[in-house]
Amino acid sequence: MADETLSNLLHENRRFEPPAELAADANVKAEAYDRAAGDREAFWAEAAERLDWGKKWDQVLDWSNPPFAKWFVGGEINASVNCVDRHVDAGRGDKVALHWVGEPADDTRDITYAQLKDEVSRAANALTELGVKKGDRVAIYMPMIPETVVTMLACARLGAPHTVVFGGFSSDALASRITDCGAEVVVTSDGGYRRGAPSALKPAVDEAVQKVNAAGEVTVRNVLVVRRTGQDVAWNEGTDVWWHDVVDGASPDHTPEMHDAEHPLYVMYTSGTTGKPKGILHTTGGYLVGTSYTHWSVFDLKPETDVYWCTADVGWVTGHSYMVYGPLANGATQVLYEGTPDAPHKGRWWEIIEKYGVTIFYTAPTAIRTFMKQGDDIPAKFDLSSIRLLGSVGEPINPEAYIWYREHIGGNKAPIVDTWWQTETGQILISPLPGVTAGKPGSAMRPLPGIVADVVDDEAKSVPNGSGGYLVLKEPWPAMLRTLWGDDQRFVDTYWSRWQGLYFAGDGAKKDEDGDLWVLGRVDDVMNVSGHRLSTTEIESALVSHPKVAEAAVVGAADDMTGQAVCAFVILRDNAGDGGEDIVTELRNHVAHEIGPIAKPRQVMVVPELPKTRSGKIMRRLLKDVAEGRDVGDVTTLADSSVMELIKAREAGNA
Ligand code: 6R9
Repeated sequence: MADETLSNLLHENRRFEPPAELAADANVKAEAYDRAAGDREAFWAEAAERLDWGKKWDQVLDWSNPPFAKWFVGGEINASVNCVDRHVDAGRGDKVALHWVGEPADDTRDITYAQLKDEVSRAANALTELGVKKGDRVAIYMPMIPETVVTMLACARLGAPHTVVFGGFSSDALASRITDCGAEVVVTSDGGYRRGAPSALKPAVDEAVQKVNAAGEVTVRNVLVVRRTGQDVAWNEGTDVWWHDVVDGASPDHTPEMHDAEHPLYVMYTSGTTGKPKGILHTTGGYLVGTSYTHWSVFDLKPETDVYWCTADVGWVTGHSYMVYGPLANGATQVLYEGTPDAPHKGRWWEIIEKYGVTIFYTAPTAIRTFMKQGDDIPAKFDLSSIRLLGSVGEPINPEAYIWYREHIGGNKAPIVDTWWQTETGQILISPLPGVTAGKPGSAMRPLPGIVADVVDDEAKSVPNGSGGYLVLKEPWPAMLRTLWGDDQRFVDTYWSRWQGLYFAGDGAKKDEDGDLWVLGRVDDVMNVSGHRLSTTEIESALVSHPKVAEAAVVGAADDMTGQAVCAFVILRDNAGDGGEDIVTELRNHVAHEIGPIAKPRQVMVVPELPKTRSGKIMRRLLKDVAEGRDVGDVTTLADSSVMELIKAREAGNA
């Protein structure tokens, strides 16, 4: 697969060695790869020793009934205790856990580990009062406020699996998730701040609860409501309860129970393209081992001195693994920001980095490309010299975006960890190690110590260096999903049935001549143009390497002559104006020059925005509808559904 395109990105020959100082003091050194390969289970057992267990495990891994894994069998642990109590018990209670930054300027709160412990305990007591017991599911539909983290940890403390639903999702999406996992309690807020204005959340919950209760399969008993914006809310007596009425007065003492290592921790629904959402189930022990170890190793976290910031929304898996569970288990100090990057001004993120002295910064390529579009002068106004490490997640990072990120945010010194993983994998699996790996722009590099990944062909044969194929995992890992909530068969069919014994991630990838991995995007994003397989990622990267282009999305549209044809949607950089009258020809020729004539787009459309999910992934399916002249399908998972109107209007103008 994708063989014809292989040579293209491989001309990328920039390399960035780890800074000497970082390498010398790195948490994880090169020897870890061999040690883990020698005895993987011993390696993960050692990682598990970094946590506090109520009872140690009898067996590291039970893989006797694949693909249903059990990790740390017989062990007992409480995730909330590991994220808060143990730091307080170790005398670090005064350390800041969260520098919370609200969107309205000056609306900030610093929360120490001791305060977090009290708050989590109060919430656990209040939820217990509301009848939440171990095993019950709790739905969370909240903005980025401290109470969201508190609720998640309170649920974990009780052993009540949470399911966090993006605040941007519709009431229908919320209702289907509540029903699928049978949540009888929903935690929400009146609203949150978005671009300077309060934006309501509670009405969507009211609608969802009405729908769920009317259908009769599940009954939502209580809705716990945080007052965030103070806006008016409709009130359902008997169901709705104010957070400040039941949590604030609750006791800050709560004696936690230890849970079985395989006790469900949470369900996270992934927005599948069609049909019923998939409820990815993560359990407690292995998940906490996988996330805390990778947060410590990949970000080289020094909890005493680092200030860490992951910009993900908590409704995304990155918010779970690398904002809540991984960093808090590691005792990190981190920033939690409520708002958007451009409110009240386009330098807001950089201002926050300067103010808190952020040292480790983790964001998505889509955000980086937006900043490139706005211009270098914006970050240049702020002192970003505290930054020592940068991370990227969510999509392949285009080499030009990588270089921009390194130069303009990382001061040309901070290494970039391009981290590949999925909701399903729970933890980062493929990434550079910042003190070991010489990074290549655009490559996620190698599987981490303890992880066995490969690129295989249709017959599941490992492809040689220089070739492409399907990205698979060959051995289980601690934070892997255990099943799909209530649907073991779909779990087996979706991930494990293509080839015997291999987890198929759904991504295409290639190995370069050094054996380093380049993720090409979802296999369904691979196009077939006159029999040549082309990856959307590669053509997008070629477009982004043009000085006038900030962002690009490429789809394959049906074409009578060539089977599929390349259609590109591009956003120009702010300083490129309208690009000039020959912009389309210029960009088509640029792609032909960068990759080859076969990749030359049939069509290039200059657009003001691209349709994206809240996690920043471009919804190419919708662009394909436009390119193929169809009505645009379901837009409910878009961060901003008006974007499609803008694109269609532009297309009509172009025609
Ligand atoms: C964490 C997260 C998973 C899919 C994954 C892949 C893409 C994520 C990537 C990347 C290339 C990276 N992806 N990180 N592709 N390089 N560093 O994003 O989870 O929302 O489940 O998405 O995202 O296609 O399969 P999720």
